[in-house]
Amino acid sequence: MTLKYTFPNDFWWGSASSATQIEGSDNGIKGKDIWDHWYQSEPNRFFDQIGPGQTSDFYHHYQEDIKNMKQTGHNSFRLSISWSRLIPGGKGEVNQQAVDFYRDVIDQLLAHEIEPFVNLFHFDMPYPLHELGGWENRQVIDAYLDYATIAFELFGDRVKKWFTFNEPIVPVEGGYLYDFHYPNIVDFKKAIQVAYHTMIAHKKAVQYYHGNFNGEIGIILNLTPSYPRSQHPADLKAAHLCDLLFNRSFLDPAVKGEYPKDLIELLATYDLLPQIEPDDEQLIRDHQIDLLGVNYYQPRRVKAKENLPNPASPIMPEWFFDSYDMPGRKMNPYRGWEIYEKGIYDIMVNLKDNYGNIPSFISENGMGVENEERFVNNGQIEDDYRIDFIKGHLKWLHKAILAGCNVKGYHLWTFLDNWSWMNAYKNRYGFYAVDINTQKRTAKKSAKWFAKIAEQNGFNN
Ligand code: BGP
Repeated sequence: MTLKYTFPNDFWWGSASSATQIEGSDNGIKGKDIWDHWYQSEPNRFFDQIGPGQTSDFYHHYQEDIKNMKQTGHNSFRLSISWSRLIPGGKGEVNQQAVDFYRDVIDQLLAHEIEPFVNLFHFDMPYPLHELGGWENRQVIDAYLDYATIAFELFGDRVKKWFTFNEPIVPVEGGYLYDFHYPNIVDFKKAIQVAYHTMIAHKKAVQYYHGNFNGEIGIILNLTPSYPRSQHPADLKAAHLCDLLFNRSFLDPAVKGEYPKDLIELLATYDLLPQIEPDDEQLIRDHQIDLLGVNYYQPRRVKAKENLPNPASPIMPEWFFDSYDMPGRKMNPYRGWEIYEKGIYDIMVNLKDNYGNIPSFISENGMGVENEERFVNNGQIEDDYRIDFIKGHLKWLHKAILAGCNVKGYHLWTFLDNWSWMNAYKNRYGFYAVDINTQKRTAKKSAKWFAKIAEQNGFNN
């Protein structure tokens, strides 16, 4: 019997993680990255004063966790390789203990027929490189390329799906615009330079990989549709500018090999263009990705500016649009983010119509829930809201596939309840609950449900 929502053969069912959020930076040998540094210097900036030293200890529990992934129907799983675990100084000597750790994680995944999807940079700049200016300094790109090359050489025989960056716009927003990531700078022009260098680093890694390996390489972007309040030209323009700044600034160069002309014009008008080097244009043009990861949580809703910005104030992206709280929008009652399942469809149709139908997959989607213990029944968290959330998004993803979109898979954020950058353990996302004092793992109801739909490759209702 065919299921109402049947997904293509070999659809990737799984989940995603990042090194800083699950490994525990106090475990094993690891150099300091910006998160360790920031926590040591300003613990008050962290929720409940919990830093990255105490996380879900995947470092010691990965064997158990990988077995549980298998039980949860995973045929694929994304992890990241911590740059400062692999190369504690950021550049130079490789840490053999890290090599053994990641190799064993990868081997265990493969032994369980779970394909490892490996991402390189997930917000975790090594602190010694930050002291050189981080992504503000073009020389850091060479250090990144060494790190990428070392990772490809070490694990490229087993790993066939690589990603250069996770959500590269987030360190730009957090670190250089809105003060929620280290180094807490607020400077639009620097933000653009940082974004630009990140793209050059990405391109160099893609170039190297394509020249030396034959798997696939891509990037993971949080594509956040920016919906206008109305069809009024001023609202449409606001949404267009927001889209240019926050989505197309990475999407276009990564997939099409060029920056949108409107974006260049906008930046030129406000004297915000980054410093570029003569060979950059060709580098950007010639090295496109094979695969795009799409992280989707909630859309952005925008409207035209109500008041013109004060020309004496420093320029910020908000000079060009205002946010808009759409009346009646559906909210996640346990965290406060909007839930708009159709966004996933709109993103995929946009990729089909305007980005050559690039092979893509949902690399993160998930529902954070505060105080999730309140839903425990008979020792298990009964997270029916998460099942509904996933199902709602999968239905729209299925519709996108029927419309001809080249969608290859769906990964939940995340497998284990993990540490979050801004919220520590406040919002739980996992298929598995983790007691952070005992490290005991307990499957939530959604884990069993997901195992079933992955096994059937779909569902009816
Ligand atoms: C994404 C990041 C993840 C993860 C997730 C959930 O932007 O790639 O690392 O943290 O968001 O967000 P949060 O942890 O803030 O709830």
